[in-house]
Amino acid sequence: MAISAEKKKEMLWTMILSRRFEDELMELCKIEGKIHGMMILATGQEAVGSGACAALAPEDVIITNHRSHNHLLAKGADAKALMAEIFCKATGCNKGKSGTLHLAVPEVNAPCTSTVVGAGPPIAAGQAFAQQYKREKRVTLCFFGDGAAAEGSVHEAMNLAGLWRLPLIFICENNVYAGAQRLEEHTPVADLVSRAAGYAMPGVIVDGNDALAVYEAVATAKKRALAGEGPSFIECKTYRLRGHGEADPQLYQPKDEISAWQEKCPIPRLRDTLVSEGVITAADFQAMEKQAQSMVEEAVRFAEDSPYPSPEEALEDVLV
Ligand SMILES: Cc1ncc(C[n+]2csc(CCOP(=O)(O)OP(=O)(O)O)c2C)c(N)n1
Repeated sequence: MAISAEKKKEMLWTMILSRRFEDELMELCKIEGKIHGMMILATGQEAVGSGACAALAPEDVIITNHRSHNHLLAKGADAKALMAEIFCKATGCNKGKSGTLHLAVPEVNAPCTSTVVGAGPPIAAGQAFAQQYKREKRVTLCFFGDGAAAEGSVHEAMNLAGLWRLPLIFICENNVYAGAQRLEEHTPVADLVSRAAGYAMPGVIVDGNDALAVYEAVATAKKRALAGEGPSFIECKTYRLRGHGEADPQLYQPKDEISAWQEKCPIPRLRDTLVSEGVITAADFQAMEKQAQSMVEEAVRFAEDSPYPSPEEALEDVLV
């Protein structure tokens, strides 16, 4: 599949921005009182969200989970509004009510982050059903983890999607761990893609640290969905370089395993490919890093200078 230079640059850019954004959060959450709640990062997994979202159109919908920052930035979420929301400020994309774990960015068709493990796929099936029912020419893509893949709700969503041939792309982000459990401690199969056959959908395994491979798999799945041929399952093999959350000391992750995966970091990998193809120069890459740095600095300034929502707003925009 020929991928345009623009798309390749877009994937590299959203990976660089996500990494810089999350590296900043990694430092900010160490400062007491700065950021409320857990901090869950996708460091090392950026090729999944960036590759997948580059293959989608603005009108396509994504449903994401607790590890959502890269998915949302790759779908086009505004870094300032996202950062302000993570700070729980009134200028955040959810007016300070979601914080980092329940981010929703409807303007980019990312209407819901579900932190309930396995709750995203049924919501995505509902979105895809609506798209099919209204004969819309768009698809839904759902990100979920290897741990979520063991939840009954995910199987029910896959069953209905297969039965009704919904325009739905299931992306299982297999980062080896679910909390402190390795895949083999909670799941009897090594390749989660084997589940696809049970629900009459094609399944592929993709190197989840290769943004171009993720892009190709999603583009193929989207074409199939738009042709009315139904859902697809993509298992992206990747690795969680940080702990489950930032309070997790990662004692159960072997150090040599972490360093081996650091070597496979998706950002230098795509950078080197694009430089060798002549799509970018080393100087272009440095300029992208600099731009990401200043965007993140601006986002943090904006978040810090913004007010918290007032107590009177507590019941606005929520279901009670
Ligand atoms: C229904 C439910 N059970 C347990 C939890 C606690 N929990 C939050 S994230 C997580 C691990 C999920 O692992 P996985 O789906 O592989 O995603 P990853 O964290 O690796 O990205 C768990 C058990 C939860 N939020 N919801």
